[in-house]
Amino acid sequence: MARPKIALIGAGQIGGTLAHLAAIKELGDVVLFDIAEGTPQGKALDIAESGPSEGFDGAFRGTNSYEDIAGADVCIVTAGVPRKPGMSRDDLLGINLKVMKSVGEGIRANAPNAFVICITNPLDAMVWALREFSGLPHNKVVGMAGVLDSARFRHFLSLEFEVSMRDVTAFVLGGHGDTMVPLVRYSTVAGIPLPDLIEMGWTTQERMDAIVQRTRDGGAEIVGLLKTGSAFYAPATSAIEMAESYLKDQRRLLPCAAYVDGALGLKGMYVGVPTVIGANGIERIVDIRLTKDEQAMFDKSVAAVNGLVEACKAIDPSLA
Ligand code: A3D
Repeated sequence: MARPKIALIGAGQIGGTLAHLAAIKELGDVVLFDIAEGTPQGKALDIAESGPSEGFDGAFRGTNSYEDIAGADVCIVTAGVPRKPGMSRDDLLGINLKVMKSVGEGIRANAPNAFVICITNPLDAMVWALREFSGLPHNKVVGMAGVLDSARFRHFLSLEFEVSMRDVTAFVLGGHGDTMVPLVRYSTVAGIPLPDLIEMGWTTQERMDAIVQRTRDGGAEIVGLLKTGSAFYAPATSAIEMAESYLKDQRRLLPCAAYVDGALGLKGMYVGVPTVIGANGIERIVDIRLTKDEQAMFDKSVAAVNGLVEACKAIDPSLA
């Protein structure tokens, strides 16, 4: 059987890391696409040359032509610009919306059967726009944010409890922005819910609130440290987790920005929810129950995402 074909649209910090991870995990042949001449070609060759030492097989190609993504099984989109210190993700909307238009058209023409994972910010609005521009089925276009936000939450919790990150499960829902909703009640250490751990004296409510806030600010913390761009190792790892679930039909239950029409009381919008990813893309959206307080936080996040979608429609009337 031929190896799966993975197209990475955008060969910047995240794109290059995605290519390296896909190579090491032998997920398939990789095509790196970018408008910058030489960058995708250079990164593809560099990664291919790590093969003899790492011991992987696969073809790696860099390109500036959309025709080379033809027939891709998975497309991961990072094309656009990242934020700099002092910028919010929403400040990227105007410039990245134009990028989504060209990427959506490139995917529509060359890889209409792909499972598409969008990473470009502001995430929930960009994945919505990318779906509109590409015309692909909603279950095949999804945004990466919840896996990363949950991974950050899990990391901070493992530091607090001094336990392995592997034994911490956590859920972050809603839009990928300042209003994201880390769900303490649905997060556990080896199955023990966080509220029980607070009662057991493992931590305090104040420390838990601080961890929740650090999770919300997780992206900005790294932007502040790096100064020249945003996080890329953990975002790439998170998207690869989603791609692997699709390619291997793992049916992982992962929080993703998916198209929700009915579940959680929502009508036809992209926002972070628990999903099952398998061979058909988004196989299922988990219609979890929220408390009044959680629902209020989620509603606020949904309103923020809707505001960004309206802003996209105002910029590009073809989306209205
Ligand atoms: P960067 O290293 O700048 O790479 C972006 C690449 O996109 C560059 O190589 C550009 O040349 C390329 N590009 C620009 N316009 C086009 C175009 N029209 N077609 C094809 N390629 C183009 O950024 P990065 O890799 O660090 O980040 C990429 C995106 O991911 C940004 O929008 C970030 O804000 C976003 N991001 C999202 C998350 C989430 O959790 C959702 C996390 C981190 C970064």
